[in-house]
Amino acid sequence: MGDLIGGESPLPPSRLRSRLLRRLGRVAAAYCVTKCYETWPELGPRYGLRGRQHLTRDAAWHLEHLDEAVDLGEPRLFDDYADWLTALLQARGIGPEQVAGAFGFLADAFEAAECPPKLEAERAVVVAILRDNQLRLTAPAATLRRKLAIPSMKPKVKVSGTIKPGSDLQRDYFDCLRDQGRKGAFALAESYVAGGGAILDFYVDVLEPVLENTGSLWEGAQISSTQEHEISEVTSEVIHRYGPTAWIDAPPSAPVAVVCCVPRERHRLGLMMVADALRAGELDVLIPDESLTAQEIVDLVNRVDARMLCLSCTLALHLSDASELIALARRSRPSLAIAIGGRALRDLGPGAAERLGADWTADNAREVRRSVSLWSQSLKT
Ligand code: B12
Repeated sequence: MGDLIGGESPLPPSRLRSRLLRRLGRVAAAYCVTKCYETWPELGPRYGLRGRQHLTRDAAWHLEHLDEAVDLGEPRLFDDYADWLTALLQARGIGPEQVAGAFGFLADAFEAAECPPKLEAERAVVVAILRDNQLRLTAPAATLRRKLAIPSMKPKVKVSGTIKPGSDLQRDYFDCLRDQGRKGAFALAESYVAGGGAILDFYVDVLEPVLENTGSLWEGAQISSTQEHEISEVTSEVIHRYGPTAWIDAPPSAPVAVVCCVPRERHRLGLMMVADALRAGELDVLIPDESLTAQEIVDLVNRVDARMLCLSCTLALHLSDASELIALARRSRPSLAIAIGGRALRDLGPGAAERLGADWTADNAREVRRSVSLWSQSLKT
Protein backbone atom coordinates (compact mmCIF):
# COMPACT_ATOMS: atom_id res chain seq x y z
CA MET A 1 0.00 0.00 0.00
CA GLY A 2 3.10 2.20 0.18
CA ASP A 3 2.43 5.71 1.39
CA LEU A 4 -1.16 5.82 0.17
CA ILE A 5 -2.71 5.83 3.60
CA GLY A 6 -1.01 8.57 5.48
CA GLY A 7 1.57 10.25 3.29
CA GLU A 8 4.22 10.18 5.94
CA SER A 9 5.08 7.63 8.61
CA PRO A 10 2.49 6.48 11.13
CA LEU A 11 3.22 7.06 14.79
CA PRO A 12 4.86 4.08 16.48
CA PRO A 13 2.37 2.38 18.84
CA SER A 14 4.48 3.60 21.78
CA ARG A 15 3.41 7.21 20.94
CA LEU A 16 -0.33 6.61 20.70
CA ARG A 17 -2.72 8.17 23.21
CA SER A 18 -4.60 5.04 24.26
CA ARG A 19 -2.82 3.20 27.08
CA LEU A 20 -4.05 -0.11 25.72
CA LEU A 21 -2.70 0.55 22.25
CA ARG A 22 0.59 1.78 23.67
CA ARG A 23 0.93 -1.38 25.69
CA LEU A 24 -0.29 -3.99 23.23
CA GLY A 25 -0.16 -2.25 19.83
CA ARG A 26 3.27 -3.43 18.70
CA VAL A 27 2.57 -7.08 19.47
CA ALA A 28 -0.88 -6.89 17.86
CA ALA A 29 0.59 -5.32 14.70
CA ALA A 30 3.28 -8.02 14.46
CA TYR A 31 0.63 -10.73 14.87
CA CYS A 32 -1.52 -9.09 12.19
CA VAL A 33 1.37 -9.03 9.69
CA THR A 34 2.24 -12.70 10.31
CA LYS A 35 -1.38 -13.79 9.92
CA CYS A 36 -1.82 -11.74 6.73
CA TYR A 37 1.18 -13.52 5.17
CA GLU A 38 -0.14 -16.93 6.25
CA THR A 39 -3.63 -16.23 4.96
CA TRP A 40 -2.66 -14.59 1.66
CA PRO A 41 0.64 -16.18 0.55
CA GLU A 42 0.47 -14.18 -2.69
CA LEU A 43 1.39 -11.10 -0.64
CA GLY A 44 5.01 -12.31 -0.56
CA PRO A 45 5.60 -12.19 -4.33
CA ARG A 46 3.34 -9.14 -4.66
CA TYR A 47 5.23 -6.87 -2.24
CA GLY A 48 8.68 -8.49 -2.49
CA LEU A 49 11.41 -7.99 0.06
CA ARG A 50 9.88 -4.87 1.55
CA GLY A 51 6.49 -6.50 1.98
CA ARG A 52 6.80 -7.00 5.71
CA GLN A 53 7.83 -3.37 6.14
CA HIS A 54 4.77 -2.20 4.15
CA LEU A 55 2.36 -4.41 6.03
CA THR A 56 3.82 -3.38 9.38
CA ARG A 57 3.36 0.23 8.42
CA ASP A 58 -0.21 -0.41 7.30
CA ALA A 59 -0.98 -2.10 10.63
CA ALA A 60 0.47 0.93 12.40
CA TRP A 61 -1.83 3.19 10.35
CA HIS A 62 -4.82 1.07 11.40
CA LEU A 63 -3.78 1.48 15.04
CA GLU A 64 -3.28 5.22 14.68
CA HIS A 65 -6.76 5.68 13.21
CA LEU A 66 -8.17 3.47 15.95
CA ASP A 67 -6.37 5.57 18.54
CA GLU A 68 -7.90 8.75 17.15
CA ALA A 69 -11.41 7.26 17.23
CA VAL A 70 -10.98 6.02 20.80
CA ASP A 71 -9.38 9.24 22.04
CA LEU A 72 -12.15 11.44 20.68
CA GLY A 73 -14.90 8.97 21.57
CA GLU A 74 -15.99 8.97 17.91
CA PRO A 75 -15.97 5.35 16.61
CA ARG A 76 -17.42 6.71 13.35
CA LEU A 77 -13.98 8.07 12.51
CA PHE A 78 -12.66 4.53 12.22
CA ASP A 79 -15.67 3.48 10.11
CA ASP A 80 -14.93 6.35 7.72
CA TYR A 81 -11.29 5.29 7.55
CA ALA A 82 -12.29 1.68 6.88
CA ASP A 83 -14.63 2.70 4.05
CA TRP A 84 -12.07 5.01 2.50
CA LEU A 85 -9.28 2.44 2.70
CA THR A 86 -11.45 -0.33 1.28
CA ALA A 87 -12.50 1.77 -1.71
CA LEU A 88 -8.89 2.88 -2.29
CA LEU A 89 -7.57 -0.68 -2.24
CA GLN A 90 -10.44 -2.13 -4.22
CA ALA A 91 -9.57 0.24 -7.04
CA ARG A 92 -6.05 -1.22 -6.90
CA GLY A 93 -7.15 -4.83 -7.05
CA ILE A 94 -7.13 -5.64 -3.33
CA GLY A 95 -10.46 -6.94 -2.05
CA PRO A 96 -12.31 -5.88 1.14
CA GLU A 97 -11.60 -9.29 2.68
CA GLN A 98 -7.97 -8.27 3.22
CA VAL A 99 -8.85 -5.08 5.06
CA ALA A 100 -11.50 -6.93 7.07
CA GLY A 101 -8.99 -9.72 7.70
CA ALA A 102 -6.34 -7.35 9.02
CA PHE A 103 -8.88 -5.75 11.39
CA GLY A 104 -9.91 -9.24 12.54
CA PHE A 105 -6.30 -10.30 13.23
CA LEU A 106 -5.74 -7.16 15.28
CA ALA A 107 -8.91 -7.90 17.27
CA ASP A 108 -7.78 -11.52 17.81
CA ALA A 109 -4.45 -10.29 19.17
CA PHE A 110 -6.06 -7.79 21.55
CA GLU A 111 -8.51 -10.41 22.79
CA ALA A 112 -5.79 -12.97 23.42
CA ALA A 113 -3.29 -10.65 25.14
CA GLU A 114 -2.76 -10.40 28.90
CA CYS A 115 -4.45 -7.18 29.93
CA PRO A 116 -4.50 -5.44 33.32
CA PRO A 117 -8.06 -4.97 34.73
CA LYS A 118 -7.82 -1.17 34.47
CA LEU A 119 -7.47 -1.45 30.68
CA GLU A 120 -10.31 -3.91 30.20
CA ALA A 121 -12.89 -1.23 29.34
CA GLU A 122 -10.61 0.24 26.70
CA ARG A 123 -9.92 -3.23 25.30
CA ALA A 124 -13.66 -3.82 24.92
CA VAL A 125 -14.04 -0.57 22.93
CA VAL A 126 -11.05 -1.29 20.68
CA VAL A 127 -12.16 -4.85 19.94
CA ALA A 128 -15.76 -3.75 19.31
CA ILE A 129 -14.68 -1.14 16.76
CA LEU A 130 -12.43 -3.61 14.94
CA ARG A 131 -14.98 -6.44 14.92
CA ASP A 132 -17.77 -4.14 13.86
CA ASN A 133 -15.80 -3.02 10.84
CA GLN A 134 -14.57 -6.52 10.07
CA LEU A 135 -18.17 -7.72 9.86
CA ARG A 136 -19.39 -4.67 8.01
CA LEU A 137 -16.75 -4.93 5.29
CA THR A 138 -17.42 -8.60 4.62
CA ALA A 139 -21.22 -8.28 4.64
CA PRO A 140 -22.60 -8.97 1.16
CA ALA A 141 -24.33 -5.62 0.92
CA ALA A 142 -21.41 -3.54 2.22
CA THR A 143 -22.03 0.04 1.21
CA LEU A 144 -18.99 2.07 0.50
CA ARG A 145 -18.54 5.66 -0.46
CA ARG A 146 -19.97 6.86 -3.73
CA LYS A 147 -17.64 8.39 -6.27
CA LEU A 148 -18.33 11.78 -7.77
CA ALA A 149 -17.47 11.57 -11.44
CA ILE A 150 -17.31 14.68 -13.53
CA PRO A 151 -17.47 13.57 -17.14
CA SER A 152 -14.86 15.02 -19.43
CA MET A 153 -15.85 17.80 -21.82
CA LYS A 154 -14.08 20.02 -24.28
CA PRO A 155 -13.13 23.28 -22.54
CA LYS A 156 -15.45 26.16 -23.35
CA VAL A 157 -14.88 29.09 -21.07
CA LYS A 158 -17.99 30.55 -19.42
CA VAL A 159 -18.46 33.10 -16.71
CA SER A 160 -21.51 33.19 -14.51
CA GLY A 161 -22.32 34.47 -11.03
CA THR A 162 -24.03 31.36 -9.76
CA ILE A 163 -22.49 28.02 -10.50
CA LYS A 164 -24.45 24.83 -10.01
CA PRO A 165 -22.74 21.62 -8.84
CA GLY A 166 -21.25 19.76 -11.79
CA SER A 167 -21.70 22.85 -13.99
CA ASP A 168 -19.76 23.49 -17.15
CA LEU A 169 -17.32 25.77 -15.40
CA GLN A 170 -16.26 23.07 -12.96
CA ARG A 171 -15.86 20.57 -15.78
CA ASP A 172 -14.05 23.05 -17.96
CA TYR A 173 -11.67 23.95 -15.18
CA PHE A 174 -10.92 20.31 -14.45
CA ASP A 175 -10.35 19.57 -18.13
CA CYS A 176 -8.16 22.66 -18.56
CA LEU A 177 -6.08 21.63 -15.58
CA ARG A 178 -5.71 18.07 -16.70
CA ASP A 179 -5.18 18.70 -20.40
CA GLN A 180 -3.48 22.08 -20.58
CA GLY A 181 -1.99 22.40 -17.08
CA ARG A 182 -1.38 25.81 -15.56
CA LYS A 183 -1.96 27.90 -18.68
CA GLY A 184 -5.46 26.53 -19.12
CA ALA A 185 -6.26 27.03 -15.44
CA PHE A 186 -4.96 30.62 -15.44
CA ALA A 187 -6.91 31.45 -18.58
CA LEU A 188 -10.11 30.21 -17.03
CA ALA A 189 -9.58 32.00 -13.70
CA GLU A 190 -8.63 35.16 -15.60
CA SER A 191 -11.80 35.11 -17.63
CA TYR A 192 -13.90 34.50 -14.53
CA VAL A 193 -12.39 37.44 -12.63
CA ALA A 194 -12.37 39.72 -15.68
CA GLY A 195 -16.07 38.95 -16.14
CA GLY A 196 -16.78 40.32 -12.66
CA GLY A 197 -16.83 37.03 -10.74
CA ALA A 198 -15.71 37.26 -7.10
CA ILE A 199 -12.59 35.29 -6.32
CA LEU A 200 -14.08 33.76 -3.14
CA ASP A 201 -16.93 32.41 -5.28
CA PHE A 202 -14.39 30.96 -7.69
CA TYR A 203 -12.67 29.22 -4.77
CA VAL A 204 -15.84 27.75 -3.33
CA ASP A 205 -17.83 27.02 -6.48
CA VAL A 206 -15.06 25.91 -8.81
CA LEU A 207 -11.72 25.09 -7.18
CA GLU A 208 -13.12 23.26 -4.17
CA PRO A 209 -15.42 20.81 -6.01
CA VAL A 210 -12.75 20.23 -8.63
CA LEU A 211 -10.24 19.35 -5.90
CA GLU A 212 -12.79 17.09 -4.26
CA ASN A 213 -13.30 15.35 -7.60
CA THR A 214 -9.55 15.10 -8.10
CA GLY A 215 -9.31 13.31 -4.75
CA SER A 216 -12.09 10.89 -5.71
CA LEU A 217 -10.41 10.13 -9.03
CA TRP A 218 -7.09 9.46 -7.26
CA GLU A 219 -8.83 7.31 -4.69
CA GLY A 220 -10.44 5.33 -7.53
CA ALA A 221 -7.04 4.94 -9.28
CA GLN A 222 -8.33 6.91 -12.28
CA ILE A 223 -5.57 9.48 -12.06
CA SER A 224 -2.05 9.07 -10.71
CA SER A 225 -0.55 10.65 -7.59
CA THR A 226 1.60 12.77 -9.93
CA GLN A 227 -1.49 14.16 -11.64
CA GLU A 228 -3.13 14.81 -8.27
CA HIS A 229 -0.01 16.66 -7.09
CA GLU A 230 0.17 18.70 -10.31
CA ILE A 231 -3.46 19.74 -10.02
CA SER A 232 -2.97 20.85 -6.42
CA GLU A 233 0.23 22.75 -7.31
CA VAL A 234 -1.48 24.64 -10.12
CA THR A 235 -4.45 25.38 -7.87
CA SER A 236 -2.05 26.81 -5.32
CA GLU A 237 -0.57 29.06 -8.04
CA VAL A 238 -4.04 30.21 -9.09
CA ILE A 239 -4.83 31.19 -5.50
CA HIS A 240 -1.53 33.08 -5.15
CA ARG A 241 -2.04 34.83 -8.45
CA TYR A 242 -5.68 35.92 -8.17
CA GLY A 243 -6.37 36.02 -4.44
CA PRO A 244 -4.11 38.91 -3.45
CA THR A 245 -5.32 41.12 -6.32
CA ALA A 246 -8.81 41.15 -4.84
CA TRP A 247 -8.21 43.37 -1.78
CA ILE A 248 -5.89 46.00 -0.44
CA ASP A 249 -3.55 45.63 2.54
CA ALA A 250 -5.15 45.57 5.98
CA PRO A 251 -5.29 48.94 7.81
CA PRO A 252 -2.47 49.42 10.37
CA SER A 253 -4.84 48.94 13.31
CA ALA A 254 -6.37 45.74 11.89
CA PRO A 255 -6.64 42.80 14.29
CA VAL A 256 -4.07 40.09 13.60
CA ALA A 257 -5.20 36.56 12.74
CA VAL A 258 -2.76 33.66 12.79
CA VAL A 259 -3.90 31.11 10.22
CA CYS A 260 -2.34 27.67 10.01
CA CYS A 261 -2.85 23.95 9.67
CA VAL A 262 -2.96 21.83 12.77
CA PRO A 263 0.34 20.01 13.44
CA ARG A 264 1.22 17.27 10.88
CA GLU A 265 -1.47 18.45 8.47
CA ARG A 266 -0.18 19.18 4.96
CA HIS A 267 -3.41 20.15 3.19
CA ARG A 268 -3.02 23.91 2.89
CA LEU A 269 -5.20 24.96 -0.05
CA GLY A 270 -8.32 25.45 2.06
CA LEU A 271 -6.25 27.41 4.54
CA MET A 272 -5.01 29.72 1.78
CA MET A 273 -8.60 30.37 0.71
CA VAL A 274 -9.64 31.07 4.30
CA ALA A 275 -6.69 33.46 4.65
CA ASP A 276 -8.00 35.38 1.64
CA ALA A 277 -11.50 35.48 3.13
CA LEU A 278 -10.03 36.97 6.32
CA ARG A 279 -8.04 39.50 4.29
CA ALA A 280 -11.24 40.45 2.52
CA GLY A 281 -12.66 41.10 5.99
CA GLU A 282 -9.72 43.50 6.65
CA LEU A 283 -7.82 41.31 9.06
CA ASP A 284 -4.04 41.32 9.14
CA VAL A 285 -3.28 37.69 8.29
CA LEU A 286 -0.15 35.83 9.29
CA ILE A 287 0.49 32.32 7.95
CA PRO A 288 3.36 30.65 9.78
CA ASP A 289 5.62 27.93 8.43
CA GLU A 290 3.88 24.55 8.36
CA SER A 291 6.50 22.80 10.46
CA LEU A 292 5.64 24.63 13.72
CA THR A 293 4.72 22.60 16.79
CA ALA A 294 1.64 23.42 18.85
CA GLN A 295 3.75 25.28 21.42
CA GLU A 296 5.51 27.29 18.71
CA ILE A 297 2.16 28.29 17.20
CA VAL A 298 0.92 29.50 20.59
CA ASP A 299 4.19 31.40 21.19
CA LEU A 300 3.72 33.10 17.83
CA VAL A 301 0.11 34.01 18.63
CA ASN A 302 1.34 35.73 21.80
CA ARG A 303 4.29 37.42 20.16
CA VAL A 304 2.21 39.06 17.43
CA ASP A 305 -0.62 39.85 19.84
CA ALA A 306 -3.12 37.96 17.67
CA ARG A 307 -6.85 38.35 18.26
CA MET A 308 -7.80 35.27 16.28
CA LEU A 309 -6.36 31.82 15.62
CA CYS A 310 -7.74 29.93 12.61
CA LEU A 311 -6.87 26.27 12.27
CA SER A 312 -7.42 24.01 9.31
CA CYS A 313 -7.72 20.23 9.60
CA THR A 314 -8.36 17.90 6.66
CA LEU A 315 -7.45 14.47 8.00
CA ALA A 316 -9.50 13.12 10.90
CA LEU A 317 -6.24 11.63 12.14
CA HIS A 318 -5.14 15.08 13.26
CA LEU A 319 -8.21 16.05 15.28
CA SER A 320 -6.76 15.08 18.65
CA ASP A 321 -3.68 17.19 17.94
CA ALA A 322 -6.05 20.01 17.02
CA SER A 323 -7.92 19.75 20.28
CA GLU A 324 -4.64 19.79 22.25
CA LEU A 325 -3.44 22.86 20.39
CA ILE A 326 -6.72 24.65 21.07
CA ALA A 327 -6.50 23.83 24.80
CA LEU A 328 -2.92 25.12 24.90
CA ALA A 329 -3.86 28.35 23.13
CA ARG A 330 -6.85 28.88 25.46
CA ARG A 331 -4.76 28.51 28.59
CA SER A 332 -2.12 30.86 27.29
CA ARG A 333 -4.45 33.52 25.88
CA PRO A 334 -8.02 33.32 27.17
CA SER A 335 -9.30 36.25 25.09
CA LEU A 336 -8.24 34.69 21.78
CA ALA A 337 -11.03 33.88 19.30
CA ILE A 338 -10.38 30.39 17.98
CA ALA A 339 -11.84 28.96 14.78
CA ILE A 340 -11.30 25.55 13.29
CA GLY A 341 -12.49 24.23 9.94
CA GLY A 342 -11.63 21.89 7.10
CA ARG A 343 -12.81 18.58 5.76
CA ALA A 344 -12.37 16.66 9.01
CA LEU A 345 -14.63 19.15 10.80
CA ARG A 346 -17.28 19.10 8.09
CA ASP A 347 -17.34 15.30 8.16
CA LEU A 348 -17.90 15.26 11.93
CA GLY A 349 -20.97 17.43 11.54
CA PRO A 350 -22.61 20.07 13.75
CA GLY A 351 -21.07 20.79 17.15
CA ALA A 352 -17.66 19.35 16.23
CA ALA A 353 -15.77 22.65 16.55
CA GLU A 354 -17.22 23.26 20.01
CA ARG A 355 -16.39 19.70 21.10
CA LEU A 356 -12.79 20.37 20.14
CA GLY A 357 -12.85 23.57 22.19
CA ALA A 358 -13.06 26.16 19.39
CA ASP A 359 -15.43 29.15 19.26
CA TRP A 360 -16.61 28.85 15.70
CA THR A 361 -16.31 27.16 12.37
CA ALA A 362 -17.51 27.67 8.81
CA ASP A 363 -17.98 25.28 5.94
CA ASN A 364 -16.19 27.32 3.32
CA ALA A 365 -14.30 30.52 2.56
CA ARG A 366 -17.45 32.45 1.64
CA GLU A 367 -18.98 31.67 5.01
CA VAL A 368 -15.74 32.63 6.74
CA ARG A 369 -15.98 36.04 5.09
CA ARG A 370 -19.51 36.50 6.54
CA SER A 371 -18.54 35.32 10.02
CA VAL A 372 -15.55 37.63 10.11
CA SER A 373 -17.65 40.65 9.27
CA LEU A 374 -19.94 39.84 12.20
CA TRP A 375 -16.96 39.29 14.49
CA SER A 376 -15.32 42.58 13.47
CA GLN A 377 -18.60 44.41 14.14
CA SER A 378 -18.81 42.83 17.60
CA LEU A 379 -15.30 44.14 18.36
CA LYS A 380 -16.41 47.69 17.53
CA THR A 381 -19.55 47.63 19.67
C1 B12 B 1 -4.82 18.47 -2.80
C2 B12 B 1 -4.79 17.25 -1.92
C3 B12 B 1 -3.56 16.87 -1.39
C4 B12 B 1 -2.30 17.68 -1.60
C5 B12 B 1 -2.30 18.90 -0.66
C6 B12 B 1 -1.55 20.07 -1.30
C7 B12 B 1 -1.67 21.32 -0.48
N1 B12 B 1 -0.64 22.14 -0.56
O1 B12 B 1 -2.63 21.57 0.20
C8 B12 B 1 -1.20 16.62 -1.25
C9 B12 B 1 -0.82 15.90 -2.53
C10 B12 B 1 0.06 17.16 -0.56
C11 B12 B 1 -1.98 15.65 -0.38
C12 B12 B 1 -1.41 14.78 0.52
C13 B12 B 1 -2.11 13.77 1.17
N2 B12 B 1 -3.41 13.47 0.99
CO1 B12 B 1 -4.65 14.60 0.09
N3 B12 B 1 -5.98 15.46 -0.91
C14 B12 B 1 -5.96 16.54 -1.63
C15 B12 B 1 -7.37 16.79 -2.20
C16 B12 B 1 -7.37 16.31 -3.65
C17 B12 B 1 -7.87 18.20 -2.16
C18 B12 B 1 -7.81 18.87 -0.77
C19 B12 B 1 -8.22 20.30 -0.93
O2 B12 B 1 -7.38 21.16 -1.12
N4 B12 B 1 -9.52 20.56 -0.96
C20 B12 B 1 -10.06 21.88 -1.26
C21 B12 B 1 -10.09 22.77 -0.06
C22 B12 B 1 -10.42 24.17 -0.51
O3 B12 B 1 -11.12 22.31 0.77
P1 B12 B 1 -11.02 22.41 2.36
O4 B12 B 1 -9.63 22.12 2.79
O5 B12 B 1 -12.10 21.59 2.90
O6 B12 B 1 -11.26 23.93 2.71
C23 B12 B 1 -12.48 24.63 2.71
C24 B12 B 1 -13.36 24.42 3.95
O7 B12 B 1 -13.17 23.19 4.59
C25 B12 B 1 -13.08 25.61 4.83
N5 B12 B 1 -11.94 25.58 5.74
C26 B12 B 1 -10.72 25.00 5.58
N6 B12 B 1 -9.92 25.32 6.62
C27 B12 B 1 -10.60 26.09 7.45
C28 B12 B 1 -10.23 26.70 8.65
C29 B12 B 1 -11.18 27.49 9.34
C30 B12 B 1 -10.78 28.15 10.61
C31 B12 B 1 -12.49 27.61 8.83
C32 B12 B 1 -13.48 28.43 9.57
C33 B12 B 1 -12.85 27.02 7.61
C34 B12 B 1 -11.91 26.26 6.94
O8 B12 B 1 -12.87 26.63 3.88
C35 B12 B 1 -12.09 26.10 2.79
C36 B12 B 1 -12.31 26.91 1.55
O9 B12 B 1 -13.67 27.01 1.19
C37 B12 B 1 -8.25 15.91 -1.26
C38 B12 B 1 -9.57 15.47 -1.85
C39 B12 B 1 -10.75 15.96 -1.03
N7 B12 B 1 -11.85 15.31 -1.17
O10 B12 B 1 -10.66 16.87 -0.26
C40 B12 B 1 -7.26 14.78 -0.90
C41 B12 B 1 -7.45 14.03 0.40
C42 B12 B 1 -7.88 14.94 1.51
N8 B12 B 1 -6.10 13.52 0.66
C43 B12 B 1 -6.09 12.35 1.14
C44 B12 B 1 -4.92 11.63 1.52
C45 B12 B 1 -5.10 10.20 1.95
C46 B12 B 1 -3.67 12.25 1.50
C47 B12 B 1 -2.38 11.60 2.00
C48 B12 B 1 -2.52 10.92 3.33
C49 B12 B 1 -1.90 10.55 1.04
C50 B12 B 1 -1.22 10.85 -0.21
N9 B12 B 1 -0.31 10.00 -0.51
O11 B12 B 1 -1.53 11.76 -0.96
C51 B12 B 1 -1.43 12.82 2.10
C52 B12 B 1 -1.43 13.37 3.55
C53 B12 B 1 -0.62 14.64 3.80
C54 B12 B 1 -0.80 15.16 5.22
N10 B12 B 1 -0.03 14.68 6.16
O12 B12 B 1 -1.62 16.01 5.47
C55 B12 B 1 -7.49 11.77 1.28
C56 B12 B 1 -7.95 11.74 2.74
C57 B12 B 1 -8.79 10.53 3.03
C58 B12 B 1 -9.13 10.40 4.47
N11 B12 B 1 -8.71 9.33 5.06
O13 B12 B 1 -9.74 11.25 5.02
C59 B12 B 1 -8.32 12.70 0.33
C60 B12 B 1 -9.77 12.91 0.75
C61 B12 B 1 -8.27 12.08 -1.09
C62 B12 B 1 -9.14 10.87 -1.22
N12 B12 B 1 -10.32 11.01 -1.79
O14 B12 B 1 -8.76 9.80 -0.84
N13 B12 B 1 -3.32 15.76 -0.62
